[in-house]
Amino acid sequence: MVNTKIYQSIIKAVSAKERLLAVLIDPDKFLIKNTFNFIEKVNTSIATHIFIGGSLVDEGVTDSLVLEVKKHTNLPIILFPGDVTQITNNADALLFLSLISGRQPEYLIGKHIQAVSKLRTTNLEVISTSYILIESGKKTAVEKVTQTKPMSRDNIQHIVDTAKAGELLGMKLTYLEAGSGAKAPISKTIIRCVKEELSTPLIVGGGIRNKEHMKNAYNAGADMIVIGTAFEDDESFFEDIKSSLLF
Ligand code: 1GP
Repeated sequence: MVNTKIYQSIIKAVSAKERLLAVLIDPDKFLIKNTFNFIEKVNTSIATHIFIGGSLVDEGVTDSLVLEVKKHTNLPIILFPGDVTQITNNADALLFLSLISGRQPEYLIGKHIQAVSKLRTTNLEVISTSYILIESGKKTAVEKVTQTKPMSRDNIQHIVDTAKAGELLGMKLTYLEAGSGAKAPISKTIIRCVKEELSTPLIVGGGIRNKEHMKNAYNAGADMIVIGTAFEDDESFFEDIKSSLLF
């Protein structure tokens, strides 16, 4: 039977108007020896999910990190892979990302075909996700690695139509991405316009660094936000956001 447990729990949370927060851990930037301390902070924060993945990660590193994180948390661990080598059976689910903002066949369908032989031997819950990269003022790792251009933030109708096309193709989630460390997060207008068109959950990430950014994203319609850099830079941010669900 196909496992849809995590996706169903996201749907349920969205129906209950809960605000979801994924903490992104990039194995390339994270020291495995810090796992216990970091995850303790995640566990006592408002985070609801842990994403693990990055644009450039050496083979095997993701698997070791997932195993270590799993020892210390009951939160769902979802792979957010930049490459097929980051897929590990030890996580709970996989965002099966198709970069539909770009026109690079490898990231639209090529890597996915390569992943299948690995996925056949795992119990991972596979969640198809439209991944939409939007310009954020600086060249991001996603842009460099995938050799695709982000979408213009000024052409909102094109972004909305792209997200809708992904949903019509059967994607279960939409992820609006400004890129890790983006100068500015995705704008409220873009989030609101995309959300109005979708009936599936909306994830927003990239450049979210403070409570104001979080509030803007949630109030504009993001069902889940993803934060990596702000926690990497300052772990006291976990404490700081404890009242964020009250926005
Ligand atoms: C990147 O959206 C995520 O893929 C998180 O971005 O590191 O800027 O929080 P930040």
